[in-house]
Amino acid sequence: STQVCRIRINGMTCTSCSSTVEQALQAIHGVQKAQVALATEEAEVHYDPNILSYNQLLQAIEDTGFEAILIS
Ligand code: 9UX
Repeated sequence: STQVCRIRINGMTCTSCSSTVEQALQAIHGVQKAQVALATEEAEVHYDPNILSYNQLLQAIEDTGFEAILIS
Protein backbone atom coordinates (compact mmCIF):
# COMPACT_ATOMS: atom_id res chain seq x y z
CA SER A 1 0.00 0.00 0.00
CA THR A 2 0.99 3.62 -0.28
CA GLN A 3 0.76 6.59 2.05
CA VAL A 4 1.75 10.08 0.94
CA CYS A 5 3.11 12.65 3.36
CA ARG A 6 4.34 16.20 2.99
CA ILE A 7 7.14 17.46 5.18
CA ARG A 8 8.45 20.99 5.75
CA ILE A 9 12.26 21.10 5.76
CA ASN A 10 14.04 24.07 7.30
CA GLY A 11 17.65 25.05 6.63
CA MET A 12 18.15 24.07 2.99
CA THR A 13 19.90 26.83 1.05
CA CYS A 14 21.15 25.24 -2.18
CA THR A 15 20.33 22.41 -4.58
CA SER A 16 23.05 20.29 -3.03
CA CYS A 17 21.18 20.47 0.27
CA SER A 18 17.91 19.37 -1.32
CA SER A 19 19.63 16.60 -3.30
CA THR A 20 21.22 15.25 -0.13
CA VAL A 21 17.84 15.07 1.60
CA GLU A 22 16.10 13.61 -1.44
CA GLN A 23 18.70 10.86 -1.86
CA ALA A 24 18.56 10.03 1.85
CA LEU A 25 14.81 9.58 1.61
CA GLN A 26 15.01 7.53 -1.60
CA ALA A 27 17.52 5.16 0.02
CA ILE A 28 15.12 4.12 2.79
CA HIS A 29 13.52 0.69 2.49
CA GLY A 30 9.78 1.24 2.10
CA VAL A 31 10.05 4.60 0.35
CA GLN A 32 8.49 4.35 -3.09
CA LYS A 33 9.05 7.92 -4.29
CA ALA A 34 10.55 11.05 -2.75
CA GLN A 35 10.78 14.55 -4.14
CA VAL A 36 12.33 17.49 -2.33
CA ALA A 37 11.63 21.01 -3.57
CA LEU A 38 14.10 23.68 -2.54
CA ALA A 39 11.81 26.56 -3.55
CA THR A 40 8.93 25.49 -1.32
CA GLU A 41 11.15 23.82 1.32
CA GLU A 42 8.91 20.76 1.17
CA ALA A 43 9.25 17.05 0.60
CA GLU A 44 6.56 14.79 -0.78
CA VAL A 45 7.17 11.17 0.10
CA HIS A 46 5.27 8.08 -1.02
CA TYR A 47 5.92 5.19 1.33
CA ASP A 48 4.54 1.86 2.46
CA PRO A 49 3.04 2.34 5.94
CA ASN A 50 3.40 -1.40 6.57
CA ILE A 51 7.18 -1.02 6.41
CA LEU A 52 7.82 2.28 8.16
CA SER A 53 6.12 5.26 9.77
CA TYR A 54 6.41 8.93 8.90
CA ASN A 55 8.45 9.40 12.06
CA GLN A 56 11.29 7.51 10.41
CA LEU A 57 11.10 9.87 7.43
CA LEU A 58 11.35 12.86 9.75
CA GLN A 59 14.28 11.25 11.56
CA ALA A 60 16.10 10.50 8.29
CA ILE A 61 15.81 14.16 7.30
CA GLU A 62 17.01 15.33 10.72
CA ASP A 63 19.98 12.96 10.35
CA THR A 64 21.07 14.91 7.26
CA GLY A 65 21.24 18.05 9.41
CA PHE A 66 17.97 19.79 8.63
CA GLU A 67 14.84 20.38 10.66
CA ALA A 68 11.80 18.39 9.55
CA ILE A 69 8.16 19.14 10.43
CA LEU A 70 5.21 17.03 9.30
CA ILE A 71 2.69 19.02 7.25
CA SER A 72 0.25 16.31 6.30
MO1 9UX B 1 24.88 23.95 -0.36
MO2 9UX B 1 23.62 22.93 1.92
O1 9UX B 1 26.64 24.59 -0.63
O2 9UX B 1 24.03 22.49 3.76
S1 9UX B 1 24.97 21.85 0.49
S2 9UX B 1 24.34 25.04 1.51
